[in-house]
Order: sequence, then C-alpha cells, then structure tokens
Amino acid sequence: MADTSSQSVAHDRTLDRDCTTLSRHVLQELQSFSMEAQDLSAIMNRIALAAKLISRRMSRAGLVEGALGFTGNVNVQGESVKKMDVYANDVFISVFKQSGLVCRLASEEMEKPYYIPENCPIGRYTLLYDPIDGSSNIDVNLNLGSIFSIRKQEGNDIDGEARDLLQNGRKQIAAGYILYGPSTMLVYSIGTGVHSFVLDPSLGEFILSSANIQVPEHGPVYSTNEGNFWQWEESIRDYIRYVHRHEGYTARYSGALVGDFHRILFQGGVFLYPGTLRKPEGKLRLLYESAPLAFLMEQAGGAASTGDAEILDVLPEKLHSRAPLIIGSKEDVALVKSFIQDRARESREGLQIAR
Ligand code: AHM
Ligand code: MG
Repeated sequence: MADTSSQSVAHDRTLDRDCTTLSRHVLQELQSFSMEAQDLSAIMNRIALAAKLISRRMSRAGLVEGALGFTGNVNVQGESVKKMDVYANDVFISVFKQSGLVCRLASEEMEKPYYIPENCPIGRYTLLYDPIDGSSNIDVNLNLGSIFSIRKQEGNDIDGEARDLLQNGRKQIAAGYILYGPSTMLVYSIGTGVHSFVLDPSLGEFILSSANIQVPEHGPVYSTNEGNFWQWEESIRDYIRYVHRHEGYTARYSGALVGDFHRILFQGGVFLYPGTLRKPEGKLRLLYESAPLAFLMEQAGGAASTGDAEILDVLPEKLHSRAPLIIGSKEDVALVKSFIQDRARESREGLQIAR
C-alpha cells in the first residue's frame, strides 16, 4: 500500500514553498501588517512586475523588432544608450504610476529624478535603480541585471532637486537586484537578511528559493576587468600579482556586475572595480549600483569598501556620483584592503616594502 502520510508531507512542503511569494515574504519578514509593511510588500510586488516585463522582453529580444541595439543617444554618464536600457527604465516608471507608493524615481538613465505627482501626497518613498546592469551583454544574449534601492523621502523637496538623496547608504530601507540568467531571480533585503526568489514562469510568481543567505568568509573567485591593469594604482596591481602567484584563486568576470556579485554571494570571493587613470572614481555609481549591493553584502555577512571607507558610509556629492568598489567575502575584501594600506603606509613613510 502507498505511504500516503509521507506523500502528503512532501506535498505540503511543495505547497508551502510555492506559496512563499515575494509579497508574502516581505510581510512575514516584517512580522506585521502595519502601513509600512504593506507599503514595502506592495513596492516589492511592483518591482517584481517590472522584472517580469523586462524578462519577457529579453527572452524574445532577438525576434522582436526594435529590442536590440543602440538608440543613437548618449546618457548623462556619457554612455551610449541601448534600446533595452530605455525600455527597462520606462517599465520601472510605468509600474509605479497610480500606485500611491513611490513619489520619485532616480535612475542611471535619467539626469534628474522623475516625479509621479499623483503619488507624491501619500507615497513618500523613492526608488533608485539601474534598469539594465551590464548593457554590453544584451546584444550577445548573456546575463544581465537590474539593481534597486528604496529610501524614504526626507523633507519636502520643494525645489525638486531631491537633495535628501545625497546621504549615505545606511539610509536605504530596502535593496536588491534582479538577475536575468538561465532563470530570472530576484534577491532582496529589507534589513532582515538576504533572500532569493526564482521566477516560476508557470505561476508568473517569484517563489522563495534561499532564505538568509550568508556569503562564505572566503572564496576562490576574484572578479575584475584585468584589461584595466595598466590603469590601476600599484596597490591593486599588488593584489592581482598576489592571486596570480598563489594557489586557490580563480578569475570570473561576466561584464555584468549583478551576475558577478551573485556568484560571489553564493560561493565567496571578491569583486573589484577600482579607480582607473581614465576614471579615478571607478565606473560604478554609488546610489543605484554600489550602495544597494553593499547593503545586501553586509546583510549577508560580507563587506564592501572603496579601499578607504565602507561603501555604506560614503556620502554621494551628486545623484550620479561614482566610487571605487571592492565587495565580497570579509577575508577577501580585507586582503585587498591590506595591499592598499601597505602602499599608503609606504608612501607616507617613504618605505620600500619587499614583495
Ligand atoms: P552599465 O550599468 O552601464 O551596464 O555599467 C555597469 C557595468 C557593470 O555591470 C560591470 O561590472 C561593468 O560595468 C563592466 O565595465 P567594464 O566593461 O569597464 O569592465
Ligand atoms: Mg549599471
């Protein structure tokens, strides 16, 4: 006779898992049905909708007219804009219209924050986002991402300059990313650990796949664009020489920060985008790339630094400020920092440290 009790336990587990959707998870994490918990749950639900829309377009991009290639415009960062960048940027705006949740959105693709006036009287949240991270991967069908961060509006923002956003990363109340890979995943934190969800296309829902993710203390991966070696400061070159000369390291670099970060979050290691000769502040933008990922990494027990300061302590001077980024397992970030500190000490004291 069939063992119906063990069958029903397995059945319950599957059902339980399938029912842990993103919006339910937010409420569970906050252990409350307060207004703020309901708002955050609704915001995450809208972000999930944006993720589904972007993922749907990407999955057929090679077949759809006008999905791939450049628009011919250059954005505020001086980078050529791709059609998918514009599409994804607009999707995030659209999903928040008439939501009463988000008053302002600020993104890599827009010089100034975008206001949704009908939301502003009640929606006191701001969404900061990079609609498509790793744009160079679009036309070759490789992994891409979106990054988001949520902050509360402080003050009245009377002149529409959103100056209250120029505060450090500890002001974030939630952050996360979407990874468009073999499956579409959403990883988020509201300050209660880091949790990942997989989009189940048959349900059209993000279902919890890993709760309370912890990054290993140390990992084998170092992830950086070594083509910039000639442009780096000597301390970063010292670190790279070190990993070249020691067993147990492996290089992985996809050209999309979200993908590289995701690997390190699960397997350990370090991602670096240091300052270069051409870009002394590095390439990555603080408010909607580095700070949200630093928020996640700290929640997962890892670290994020510019080399001199913790990313979450850095004050952006403007909306699109950049900062060098060293992020990942605690031990690996500390190792990179030790090379930076050694060189700083050397130049302070006029020393020559033997390497
Ligand atoms: P993007 O948001 O315009 O795509 O730029 C960010 C991307 C990151 O995903 C990635 O780590 C980095 O830029 C790659 O830059 P590079 O080509 O200089 O290595
Ligand atoms: Mg980006």
